[in-house]
Amino acid sequence: MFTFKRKQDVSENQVTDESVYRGRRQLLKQLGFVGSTGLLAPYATAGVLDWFGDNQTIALKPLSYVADANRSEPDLTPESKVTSYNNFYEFGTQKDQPAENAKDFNPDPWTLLVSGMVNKPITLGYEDLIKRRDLQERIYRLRCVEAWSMVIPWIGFPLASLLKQADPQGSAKYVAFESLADKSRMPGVGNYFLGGGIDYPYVEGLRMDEAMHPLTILAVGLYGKTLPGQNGAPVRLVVPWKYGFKSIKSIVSIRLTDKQPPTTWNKLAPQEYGFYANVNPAVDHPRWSQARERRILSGGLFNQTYIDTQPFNGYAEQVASLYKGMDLRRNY
Ligand SMILES: Nc1nc2c(c(=O)[nH]1)N[C@H]1C(S)=C(S)[C@@H](COP(=O)(O)O)O[C@H]1N2
Ligand SMILES: [Mo]
Repeated sequence: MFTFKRKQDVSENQVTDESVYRGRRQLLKQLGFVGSTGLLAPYATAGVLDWFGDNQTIALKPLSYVADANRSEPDLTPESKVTSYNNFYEFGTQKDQPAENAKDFNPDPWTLLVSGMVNKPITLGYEDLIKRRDLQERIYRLRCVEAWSMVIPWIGFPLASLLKQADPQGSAKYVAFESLADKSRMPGVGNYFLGGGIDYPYVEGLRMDEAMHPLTILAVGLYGKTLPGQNGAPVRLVVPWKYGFKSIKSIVSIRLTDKQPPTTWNKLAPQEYGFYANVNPAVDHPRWSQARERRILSGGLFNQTYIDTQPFNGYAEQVASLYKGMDLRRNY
């Protein structure tokens, strides 16, 4: 979020239809040329090729889930873009780096601990997460604070169902989340520059009522399969009315607490990123407007459109009441 260097941006005359790229990559693969970026110089950078994210080496598993009956957006962002244009600084700060650097990231085995102000702490393993019987599809808009957005078919379950199982104590007011921070598997964690200067682990937090809201889910998959590493395997938060950075990836700890927990981007730049981070077109980021967003669309590689950003990312009807009486300009 510090820089706007975008490897993917190539000039118009380099734009080729997605299917042509796919075909070309397939052909080159068969010929054994992929990996030799020199050969592909006319089509530019690894960034463009990695857009397609077809270099996954960890097999994704199909999930059983109940399909979303309430989708409000007709246009899903294609899977190839959802899985290759990412923010996951543990794997590098450039949009194409997570797909490349997480391709060998194996999330199995995994341990997720639910602890703190609860009467029944819970430890979940990998199978406990992906074999849950209550998995649902949720088609949500994802609005990054950098002013781009996607529409993503997540598979997951309400965070509330897990928290209730842990039996929260009355004193619990907030939920603190923590990502895995494993230098040996996440190159950005051990490298200040690749990792964007973040002090890992990446941490996030929600107020208890936000965490219990039915729109708030823990996602274990997208497009019907388990999450690829770059999207936060094996389990990540999705809070659709907040800027994307609240939706913390690859979670190892969920802790209930009575104090507002520190959050990674707020610690790094408190004037720019608040604790609440509700999508709000009326409150600009100090360095750019939040009034509009670049929606990444299906179709060709560079198919996108600029649209108005909606208050609470279009979920105001469901969530605005959580913030009644609060000054949203101060609590950005
Ligand atoms: N642990 C961790 N979680 C993270 C991030 C990160 O760098 N590290 N980036 C956030 C940001 S800025 C966004 S926009 C979303 C992007 O999710 P996606 O790549 O699955 O679309 O993940 C969020 N979760
Ligand atoms: Mo973001």
